[in-house]
Amino acid sequence: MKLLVLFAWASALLVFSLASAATVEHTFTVQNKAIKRLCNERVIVTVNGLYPGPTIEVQEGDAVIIHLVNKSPYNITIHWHGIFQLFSAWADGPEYITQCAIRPQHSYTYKFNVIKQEGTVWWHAHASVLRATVHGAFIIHPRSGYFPFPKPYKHVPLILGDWYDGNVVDIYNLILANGAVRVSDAFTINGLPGDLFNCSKHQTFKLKVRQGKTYMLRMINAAFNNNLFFKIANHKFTVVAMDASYIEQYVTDVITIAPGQTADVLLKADQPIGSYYMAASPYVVGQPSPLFDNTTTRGIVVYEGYTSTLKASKPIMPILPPFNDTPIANTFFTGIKGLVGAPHWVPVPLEVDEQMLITISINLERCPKNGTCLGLFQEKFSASMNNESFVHPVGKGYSMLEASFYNVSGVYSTDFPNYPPVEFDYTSPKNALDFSVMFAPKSTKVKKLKFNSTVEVVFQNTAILNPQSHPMHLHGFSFHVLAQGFGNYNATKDRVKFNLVNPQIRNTIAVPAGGWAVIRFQANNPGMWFVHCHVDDHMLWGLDMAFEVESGPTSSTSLPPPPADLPEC
Ligand SMILES: *[C@@H]1O[C@H](CO)[C@@H](O)[C@H](O)[C@H]1NC(C)=O
Ligand SMILES: *[C@@H]1O[C@H](CO)[C@@H](O)[C@H](O)[C@H]1NC(C)=O
Ligand SMILES: *[C@@H]1O[C@H](CO)[C@@H](O)[C@H](O)[C@H]1NC(C)=O
Ligand SMILES: *[C@@H]1O[C@H](CO)[C@@H](O)[C@H](O)[C@H]1NC(C)=O
Ligand SMILES: *[C@@H]1O[C@H](CO)[C@@H](O)[C@H](O)[C@H]1NC(C)=O
Ligand SMILES: *[C@@H]1O[C@H](CO)[C@@H](O)[C@H](O)[C@H]1NC(C)=O
Ligand SMILES: *[C@@H]1O[C@H](CO)[C@@H](O)[C@H](O)[C@H]1NC(C)=O
Ligand SMILES: *[C@@H]1O[C@H](CO)[C@@H](O)[C@H](O)[C@H]1NC(C)=O
Ligand SMILES: [Cu+2]
Repeated sequence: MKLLVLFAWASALLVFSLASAATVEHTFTVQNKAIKRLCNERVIVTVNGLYPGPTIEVQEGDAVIIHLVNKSPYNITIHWHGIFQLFSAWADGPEYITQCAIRPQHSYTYKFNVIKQEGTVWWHAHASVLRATVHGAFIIHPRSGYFPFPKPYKHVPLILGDWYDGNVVDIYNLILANGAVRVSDAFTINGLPGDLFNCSKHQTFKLKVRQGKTYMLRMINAAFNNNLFFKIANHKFTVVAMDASYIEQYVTDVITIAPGQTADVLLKADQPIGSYYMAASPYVVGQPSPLFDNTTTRGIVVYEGYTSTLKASKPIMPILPPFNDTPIANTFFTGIKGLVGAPHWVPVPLEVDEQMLITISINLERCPKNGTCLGLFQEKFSASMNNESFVHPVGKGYSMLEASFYNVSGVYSTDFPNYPPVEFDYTSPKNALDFSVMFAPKSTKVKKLKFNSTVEVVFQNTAILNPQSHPMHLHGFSFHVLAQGFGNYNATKDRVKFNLVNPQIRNTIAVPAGGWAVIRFQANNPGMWFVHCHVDDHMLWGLDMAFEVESGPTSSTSLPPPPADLPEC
């Protein structure tokens, strides 16, 4: 049975019954489109001419078929961020990791099933820097129609993003060559900078609400590089899920959301009829002004019945936290608990097969002889995990997953270290400018895992150059977050703090600046699973590695062969 289900952007009140699994099929035409933001018209890459791109809506259990037709001038791939891709690693998307790029005028069909998960995930380009404009929401509705909280009146995708006033590919070609940094020019809510920006006064996202009703904001931080704070004046939020895993209801008036993360947030329209600003501003640590986008995007919540006489008054503006308010971010990130027994809840695996401690660092790369570099100390910026700065295997003829499947050597090596090569006082500011540790070698290393083994990773930030919060994203799995803290992880002291009962389950963990976080997951899905910082600057600099998960003993636990139309290098 093949059923074509088409959903519209911002579709309201979805009424689902206990229908049998369907096939959700879409065509994504990647194409250039001229749009005006701030004061200039810019040509950006879009899917189907939309910015943000189309929302995909499925029910848990559905099969998804996306025909990607590349009519843009760039190589592209799409990643389905947060989708487990159980036994379908070929559809995961990161360029050179699970596939080669879909070239201009070529196509590829992504096919996968959405199983054992529900909530808000998203999709985005995973080649070059196209993610900046090529992204959209991906909503997985519960098959049963049941939520572990009262059913919201409406679902509203709320994509926080950012805007570069220029051609983002050209911008990055330049700065990656000269080793510099370029920050975005505006943040956006559903693609709109809002009325704090010249020429964007009428590009302000408006959410119409009916007093007394509860709305589910399906929030996604799609920004290229920034953690964000989000508030709505005079309103409180009840957060009910993060990264498509249910949590114990968490009431707050401010959301902190790192790039790559999602949050399902209930908003009750319980205030007097009026209009209220929603606003997002950056949360930044360790970055001196003006090396970040210090702007605020805003939208407006308007109550039904708000009349023109009232319109004379301006919407009420929330007071946002200062950009460096780590206590607010930390309170939010550590206050979340998983909802034991909720749909798709997974208990923490208690036996660990693989222990790893991985340092995550900003580094420098030597400026090429007689090149001109504009990074710190006239070098280029770089980044690493366990002092290995990841290089995509460009020009090797195969993606890493193909190389793994076909036993091709020379594309990557399997010696990614379980521990840092040198133990030092990772977070001491004394080591921030130690030139003897600052340059990490470039390599393409993975860690091999036995099928179904349980892996525990301590992500340890270092103070090299400056400590920053790194949102570490794992493809192919969600993981339990057992603990996090500041300073150096100390097993003796910190293991006793592990939450093995109701930890949050995520796919992107914001490792605190100058701190650590411990995650655990079961490698029950064969493939080549990229692990990287979701701050794209850091990803491009090499803050990446991959887990190569072997197939299991049976055909049903093995990775099937690649689809016939998998793009060739
Ligand atoms: C908006 O335009 C005014 C007048 O040209 C200028 O002074 C101001 O800096 C601009 N603001 C922004 C945010 O670009
Ligand atoms: C950010 O902008 C605000 C006002 O727009 C200003 O008060 C503040 O000093 C700026 N912060 C930094 C670090 O540049
Ligand atoms: C760079 O240096 C090399 C010698 O080390 C020289 O042959 C070459 O011409 C130089 N290139 C530029 C662009 O200056
Ligand atoms: C892959 O290579 C390894 C070691 O060279 C060998 O043991 C294995 O049989 C090969 N597998 C396939 C499918 O060719
Ligand atoms: C990283 O490796 C380089 C090259 O071996 C070495 O010089 C440097 O000290 C190492 N840094 C750290 C933090 O291990
Ligand atoms: C993986 O291991 C768990 C125990 O840790 C076991 O319950 C499960 O059946 C295993 N899954 C497979 C597919 O072997
Ligand atoms: C780790 O914590 C234990 C217990 O608090 C302490 O005795 C030990 O000195 C710590 N180790 C380091 C390297 O700080
Ligand atoms: C596009 O992808 C193809 C196939 O991987 C590759 O040969 C080509 O060099 C890529 N082009 C660019 C501009 O990256
Ligand atoms: Cu990072």
